[in-house]
Amino acid sequence: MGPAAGVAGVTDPNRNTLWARVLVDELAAAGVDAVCVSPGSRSTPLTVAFDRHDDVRILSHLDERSSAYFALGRARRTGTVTPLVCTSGTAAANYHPAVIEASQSRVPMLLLTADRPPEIRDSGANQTIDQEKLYGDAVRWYRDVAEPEATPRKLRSLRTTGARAVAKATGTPAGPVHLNLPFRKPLEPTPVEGDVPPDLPETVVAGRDGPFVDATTGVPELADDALRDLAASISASRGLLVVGPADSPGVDPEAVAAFAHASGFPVLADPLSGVRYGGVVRTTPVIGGYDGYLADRVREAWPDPEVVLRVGASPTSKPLRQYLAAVDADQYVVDPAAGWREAEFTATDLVVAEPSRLLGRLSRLLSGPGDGAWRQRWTDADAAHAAVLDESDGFCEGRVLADVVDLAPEPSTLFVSNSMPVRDLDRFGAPTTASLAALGNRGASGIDGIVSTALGAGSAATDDLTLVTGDLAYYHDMNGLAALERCDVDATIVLLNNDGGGIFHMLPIEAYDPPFTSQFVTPHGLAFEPTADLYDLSFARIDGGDRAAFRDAYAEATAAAGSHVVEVRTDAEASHRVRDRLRERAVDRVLESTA
Ligand SMILES: Cc1ncc(C[n+]2csc(CCOP(=O)(O)OP(=O)(O)O)c2C)c(N)n1
Ligand SMILES: [Mg+2]
Repeated sequence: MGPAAGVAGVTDPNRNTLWARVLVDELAAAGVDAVCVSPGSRSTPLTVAFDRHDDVRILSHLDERSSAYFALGRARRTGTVTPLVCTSGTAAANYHPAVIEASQSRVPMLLLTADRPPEIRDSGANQTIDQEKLYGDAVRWYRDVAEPEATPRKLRSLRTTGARAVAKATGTPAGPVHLNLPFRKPLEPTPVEGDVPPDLPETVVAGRDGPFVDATTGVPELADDALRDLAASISASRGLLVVGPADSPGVDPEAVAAFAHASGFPVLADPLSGVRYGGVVRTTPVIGGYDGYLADRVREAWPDPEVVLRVGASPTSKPLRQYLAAVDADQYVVDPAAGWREAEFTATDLVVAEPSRLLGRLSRLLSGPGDGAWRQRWTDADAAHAAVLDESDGFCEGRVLADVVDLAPEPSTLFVSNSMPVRDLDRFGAPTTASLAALGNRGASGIDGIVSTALGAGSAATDDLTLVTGDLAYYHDMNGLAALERCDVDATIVLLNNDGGGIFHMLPIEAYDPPFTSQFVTPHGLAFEPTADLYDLSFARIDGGDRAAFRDAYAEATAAAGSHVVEVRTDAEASHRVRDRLRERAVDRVLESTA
């Protein structure tokens, strides 16, 4: 059907159609170019409006939980928001896990949940639940949107709400926004006599030229004198810049490089920081092996840093977090939202400023490149760690991550699941100049929604996509695989199958068996090959010990069209023994080489 009421005499058939069209029109004007929609009746006006909008791509998902993670993945990759549409009832509750992840990792999200009219809530009416503030404090903003009505003021309010929702979701900190939208029948675009007056003002019906409300968002910055004070306080011969997992879309690598040069601080880069991989590594001392060698013995042998500047979320690496908690240093947590992501509570200062701007401005004020020997110590330690990994041919799951970093086509998005794959990327995925966008769900570290988040990230970019996932994480979100076909995404999925949760071998509960194996590792014995038939994937199974075979299979998969699973069968316990042995050797070697 045609475009808009108020435009060349075309009218919307009823108030719901008008209402939803106006909201979608405003979201598109605010930059929304895709939406994730799941089927249901109450959301009909929204679904029809999105479907009819020429500039918004509809990504159809059968499962709302997967849908929300998919939208999260898109926003994580791009920094822009992909709204979600679902019907009333438990459909909306299925968004909740992804809402939590988006909140905790500061990823834009916009939830449009359709609802029953207010008078039938709490009345036993079908598919009606309490959707008000359904996601609690996990959202940046909640509105129970007014019931549709074709009046100028209400329509202005709706357009304003749409613009504010996008601004809030992408603001500082970015995160989820929930608009709950009640509709009463008819939900379809059936004509209702007199429902939409013919004389509504053009600006509310068709919108202005561009957004109805143009939202311009600034970023928190320090005043000049506070910046000068900070530059003076952090001028030290031994400093560190710690870059944790990125707030979407991440810190600017050029600002990191400029700061590193001006300060002389080595950059300890989390694998999810956005600076572990890429051109910045060519020009900047990016350190990435620390998870494999930081230990009490090393800390005691080395001088402490005097100053630590921390940006992004808390680092993935436990050895690094423990090191930072134990050193005697002035530690500055930089957080644009005045948050606090340092759970040892040893940091001394909170700097409320946008990190890229701050690092760039500080780099123009800092005078000296500090202590060259300090920088060299970290570079040597990383080299010693790399040499230990190279010399040993013991297999562990981490080798697979190293091979993927080595062989992934450029550019690639590399998504890693919780919990061992991201830890292994941290320890074994050394910094390289390769163009890799490494992503993971570390806000709440769930093993749900991994497949969907990865495919969402892949759908939002034109580069290749590799997902490295554990078997339980794969199982948890097998439904998410439907997006390969439905949303036209290609992926290479490396499935590290150690038949259960290998991570649990790292915990003291291992000594208590039962219930360790049955209730923690939870071996399932599932054969995942049938997922290949179900979702039209190629499937190869490799024995983890055969590294050459994995490298060949992975290279072949990424070179071929379509989607692929390369399953690597591994032994979690044996992998942990090799990891431990390599770490012991690396600590020894680092102590020798930095004595
Ligand atoms: C939704 C959810 N449930 C449970 C957990 C606890 N948990 C963390 S890691 C893990 C096991 C993951 O197993 P797998 O994906 O096979 O990876 P592996 O540990 O074997 O590398 C579990 C159950 C979680 N993080 N999220
Ligand atoms: Mg496993």
